[in-house]
Amino acid sequence: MKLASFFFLSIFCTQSANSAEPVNIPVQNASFEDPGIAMKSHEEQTSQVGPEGWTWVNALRAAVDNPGDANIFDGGQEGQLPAPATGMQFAYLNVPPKKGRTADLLYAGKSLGKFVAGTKYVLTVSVGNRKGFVSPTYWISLSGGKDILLGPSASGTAPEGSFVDLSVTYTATSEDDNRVIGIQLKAENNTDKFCPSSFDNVRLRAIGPIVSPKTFSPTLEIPKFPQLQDIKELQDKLDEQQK
Ligand SMILES: [Ca+2]
Repeated sequence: MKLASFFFLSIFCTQSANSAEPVNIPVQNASFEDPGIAMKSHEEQTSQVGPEGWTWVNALRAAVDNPGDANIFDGGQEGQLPAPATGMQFAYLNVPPKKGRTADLLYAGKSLGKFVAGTKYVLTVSVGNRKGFVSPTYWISLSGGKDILLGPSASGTAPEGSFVDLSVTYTATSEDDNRVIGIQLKAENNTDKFCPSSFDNVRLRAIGPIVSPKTFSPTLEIPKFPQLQDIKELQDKLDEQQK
């Protein structure tokens, strides 16, 4: 290292600032309102490309559904789903009719950005249970790319005819730094019968620290200008360290 670069590094440093304010990370098609379809109809998926922006695996069928409020869920105004679901449509997967079988709805695109080590991520999803059925058990998790589950999963069921929120928190580690953020939503059949699962209103928030670019620190002491003898001794020390 040359002397000039030594002094440059002496007056610049990296600062980290803890941000307590959550930052919303937009999730593509988070309420499954795209494409909009007629009430009391559903838009079935014929491949593993699920509701726009999403993919699904292991399900018998995946679809976006616009049920109207009176058909399969209680509450909500005309044409609107009951809270905590939002809008008129939700995504569903039909889990194979055998106890223990699962189906997944995945988001692993690049629009969520990448993990930053030390940042806390909070994933919240509304999951539902149609009237006349037994709720599947749901798990929601963050993923760091295909098949890399990160941290814990939140799990639960929904009362018949309603939606509830599930929420899970994960703090990114140094190993996660720069991994693409993904989401995995899973439903498990609790019976040997037909089992629809319902997802809506996906939310993702990030809570600091936020790492700022290298900036000047006014509290850092700038060394006095060295004498020629001091410079020679310093250069010798630096050269010795690099051997
Ligand atoms: Ca919706």
